[in-house]
Amino acid sequence: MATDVQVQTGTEVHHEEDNSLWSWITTVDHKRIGKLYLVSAFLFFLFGGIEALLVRAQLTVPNAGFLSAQTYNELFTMHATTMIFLGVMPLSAAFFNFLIPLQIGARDVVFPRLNAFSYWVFLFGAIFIQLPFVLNLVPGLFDAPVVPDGGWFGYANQTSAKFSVGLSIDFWMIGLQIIGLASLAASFNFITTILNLRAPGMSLFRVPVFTWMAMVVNFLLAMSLPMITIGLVLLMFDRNYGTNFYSPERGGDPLLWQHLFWLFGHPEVYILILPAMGIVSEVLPTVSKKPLFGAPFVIFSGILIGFIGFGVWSHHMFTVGLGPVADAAFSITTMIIAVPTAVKIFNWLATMWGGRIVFNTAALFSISFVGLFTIGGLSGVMHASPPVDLQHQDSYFVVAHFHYVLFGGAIFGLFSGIYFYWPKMFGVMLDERMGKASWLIMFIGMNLTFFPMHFLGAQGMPRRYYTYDPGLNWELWNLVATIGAFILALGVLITTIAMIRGLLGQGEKAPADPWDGATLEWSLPTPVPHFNFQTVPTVHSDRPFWDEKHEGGPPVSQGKINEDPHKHVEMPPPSFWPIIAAFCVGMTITGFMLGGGGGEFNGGNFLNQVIFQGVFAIALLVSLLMWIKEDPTPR
Ligand code: HEM
Ligand SMILES: [Cu+2]
Repeated sequence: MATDVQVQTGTEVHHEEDNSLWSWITTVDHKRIGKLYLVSAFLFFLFGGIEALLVRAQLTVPNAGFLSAQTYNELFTMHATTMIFLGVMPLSAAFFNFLIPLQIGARDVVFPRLNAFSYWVFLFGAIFIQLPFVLNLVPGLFDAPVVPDGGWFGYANQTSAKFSVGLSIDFWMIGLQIIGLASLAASFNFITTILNLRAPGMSLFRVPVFTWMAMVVNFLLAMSLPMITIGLVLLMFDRNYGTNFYSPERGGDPLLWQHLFWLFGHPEVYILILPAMGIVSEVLPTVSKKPLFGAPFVIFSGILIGFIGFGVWSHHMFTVGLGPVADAAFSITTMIIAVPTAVKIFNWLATMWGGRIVFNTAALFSISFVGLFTIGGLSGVMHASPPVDLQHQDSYFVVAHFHYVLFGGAIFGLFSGIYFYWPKMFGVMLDERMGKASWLIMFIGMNLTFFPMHFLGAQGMPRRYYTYDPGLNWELWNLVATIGAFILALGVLITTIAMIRGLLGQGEKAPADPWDGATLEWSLPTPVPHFNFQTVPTVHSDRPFWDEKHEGGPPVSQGKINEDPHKHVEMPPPSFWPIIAAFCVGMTITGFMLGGGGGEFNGGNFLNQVIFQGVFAIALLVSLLMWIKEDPTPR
């Protein structure tokens, strides 16, 4: 029975043929949207990395004059904002998009056009928040800072119109609102898809761990994004219309911002790490040729982390004087959250224990994820103790901590996913020799960069200072950290080159199941047909494809279950309304930039804002009406 079928679905010809720009602009195919996220997010990751290298270059020696204090503030703010919101989050979304329907046995997500809309809103927001770098190049255009410079958590009231007079905070504030909308729309899509489009027989505990972690993440997004959205709206009102939510001199409270930000900000760190944990939970069993040890516990601990993650936010505020009761409570909840995290670590170790491990690149990144994340996790437990945190807060010890969990954790996990899923996504293998070289150099570079920061922090070096005096004993480890950062960059460069070669189709043609996988995505041909499953399989376990191949289990692979390989599969047609609606919604939100009154209400500016927003809001309405009127019925 033929396995590799090509079926014409209405107007959207199968991808292999049509690679025109228009087909990418109008695509509503989750696999293509996943690839768009992967490429754009990886570019932003590289951008964030270059910003980090500039920051490190400035700190190589005491009193370096490489960057001004203002430029330094802009670079670490944009480094962090870019890495988190334009790097790690959309890289995770790339895997959500490509993998979730394939893992659960679906032909696409529930709302394909909303999925496309999310991507284009993300891209609009990403370009908008980077725009100040370009505007800054025009001499004399602005007489005050425009590049966001208030740090990634923009503490009030340093972000008020009084202390941040330029548009820097407005670009940051409005950019995050637009990007937040993209994540919110996507989260509803994925939650609804996972709960409604599973293949027959795929009960919740037969859903692969990656998809489970994706579900937890999307619930965290849906529940935490409103917190920062409210915080940003209050900040916008303070800056544009003269309200006083955060200004103490007029009865407001800057701590309100910290509570709202970290009510989002701490769940955000799990939004950053859980996708990588999901990938590692797919890679380690596959390369160990063993089922994931205690898979239900790995899933439950992910769910628990999601819940407890909403109850620890004030551990970021142990130094603001909340008092012993609040400090004790948040110290306890923070220590408790270490337990489900540890469960995962021990389950990954138990999975590898006694396994016939294949040390391919994906395996190396996943195995080192376990070690590096544990180092970051241990310093996290230290910070859970308020007296210890009083010493570490705002020092390089904290910078070391979150880079071990974010780089050693999130990035290493995502890189493992890139090497593991690239064959399925792009039809060619990534070069394993380059991959292993990249891993080794990144592993050495990352530890040389971030481990010395523990020492610098313990020796009292504060974060966010653009320089330091000689004689404080910080010279050696700063030099080592900068050298490490450039070694790390070299490792990332090798993977970048391997990916470019992969995008150009260079490299070994990928088989459908290169790693002997256990879940449905590996049972599909490569390249994956536009409609994914010609016949949706019935699932009888959490390792259906492994059981078919190695345990004599019921067939799930298309080659085995396709009754009629030429049966017409109905798929939604391409649409350009998502990109138009995304542009209109982006412009409408951008309109808030016009209403600025320098901390007081300015009628003239407000009128400009309303007119500008009115025009785009009407255009948005029209595009949504056309979207609704569009005949989405599959052809
Ligand atoms: C490419 C390697 C990286 C290097 C060399 C690097 C270096 C740095 C340095 C030196 C700082 C401290 C600046 C200061 O406080 O003065 C910093 C801050 C930060 N980095 Fe990175 N970083 C890297 C990757 C990442 C990644 C992958 C993430 C997140 C996913 C990240 C997130 C952050 C955050 C959140 C801050 C705090 C910024 C702030 O204080 O507002 N970094 N980074
Ligand atoms: Cu936290």
